[in-house]
Amino acid sequence: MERYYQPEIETLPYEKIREIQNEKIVKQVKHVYENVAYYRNLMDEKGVKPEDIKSVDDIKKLPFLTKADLREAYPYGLLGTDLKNCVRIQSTSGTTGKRVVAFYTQHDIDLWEDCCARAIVAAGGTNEDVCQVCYGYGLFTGGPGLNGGSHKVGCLTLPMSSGNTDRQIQFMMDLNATILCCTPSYAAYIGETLAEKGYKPEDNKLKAGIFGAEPWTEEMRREIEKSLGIKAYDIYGLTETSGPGVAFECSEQRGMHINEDHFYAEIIDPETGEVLPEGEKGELVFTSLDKEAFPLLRYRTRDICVLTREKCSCGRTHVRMSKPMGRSDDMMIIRGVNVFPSQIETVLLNEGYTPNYQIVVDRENNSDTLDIYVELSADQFSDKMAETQKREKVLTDAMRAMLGIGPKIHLVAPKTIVRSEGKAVRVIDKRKLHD
Ligand code: DLL
Repeated sequence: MERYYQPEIETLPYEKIREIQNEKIVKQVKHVYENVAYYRNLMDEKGVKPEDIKSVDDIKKLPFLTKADLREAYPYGLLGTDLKNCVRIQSTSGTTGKRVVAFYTQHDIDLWEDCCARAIVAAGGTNEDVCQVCYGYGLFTGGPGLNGGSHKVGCLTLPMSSGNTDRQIQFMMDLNATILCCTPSYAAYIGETLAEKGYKPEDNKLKAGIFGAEPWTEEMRREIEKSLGIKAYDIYGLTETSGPGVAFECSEQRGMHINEDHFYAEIIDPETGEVLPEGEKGELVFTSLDKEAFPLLRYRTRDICVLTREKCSCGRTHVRMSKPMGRSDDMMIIRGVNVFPSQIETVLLNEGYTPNYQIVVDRENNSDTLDIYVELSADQFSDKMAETQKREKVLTDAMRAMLGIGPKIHLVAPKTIVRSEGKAVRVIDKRKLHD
């Protein structure tokens, strides 16, 4: 039987959710206008006053916020309350440019942890579970978010943080962990290491995994489920909106329910900013509905996905988002063709390769090059040249069929591609270095 952390909210009829959203948005916009000068200026420039926002239907009148705004306003420019009311800061990894810092009051932490608790219960978590959290702890939101959610559910929480895979496995086996929380790439690595140590999938007590923070394909899901003997659930979120738990998967595993009582989602055309109807693919935009310290109105996530209100068999009524197909800025344009890393991962796993790969894009003689380094498993590895060449040809053809362009495939020996303990770095775009 499906269980919920907050059934009274998670299964509320759509009209009722809408009522809650309408009530909250009026207050949230007023809160922002009165306390965040940066956004007040944007609203004034657009000629929008808080009184113009009477329901979520009016959200489209509001200006967008982008990552560039967050950088410009760094560190305190978007703060919605006195610093003395804040109890926590979290931050993005800052791989591209200046870090984004997000602030939280105790109220904000509480609702964030509720969102994570909903995700854990949806994955079957109860107070009888042992929840091993191996997302990074510290400034990254993964560890603290799932840790807080796990406490709320009453699970016995193992605050492992990421890395030290031998110790992860020792704790997992000795303390009978039943739920694993980490990035999908780290889950794959843990699965691989367990096998190397001679454990079979049925030797561990894990039943579920809650994996997110990076794009992963359905093929990757099946691979992880097989290697760990679990059901793997997706979880989505971003630092700017609080962290993991903005949306999460239920037993149906067909899209992630967005916690709509806290976040209002829109899909827009990334080029024109126009709001698209349900079912169309575009950029996901979030408006927080009840945040105090770091409220964001119409924040452009750059994640590309689709929303659906189709009925879900789990009984939850909140809108579902598809797996993000990568960020709009993850998309590589190679010889004029749009290529997403997820397409490459799909082909590799379908063709029976491991999820250990690296994509290198470069430019030679004014033409883009695409090299894909694919690690062979011990069974696949062969020192016969002809066999390797045959494999490379088959894989190149499969890639060309999916991508529309032919990459250069390099099959490399087992254990030569570096494993990830957090977010995997799949793409190295050397063209940017030359620009
Ligand atoms: O990655 C928060 C998080 C932690 C989510 C743990 C899930 C689990 P950031 O570091 O700010 O926050 O990165 C946010 O990661 O805009 C997406 O592009 C990507 N992302 C997050 N979850 C998923 C997912 C955390 N389930 C950015 N699938 C987002 C695909 C995801 N991409």
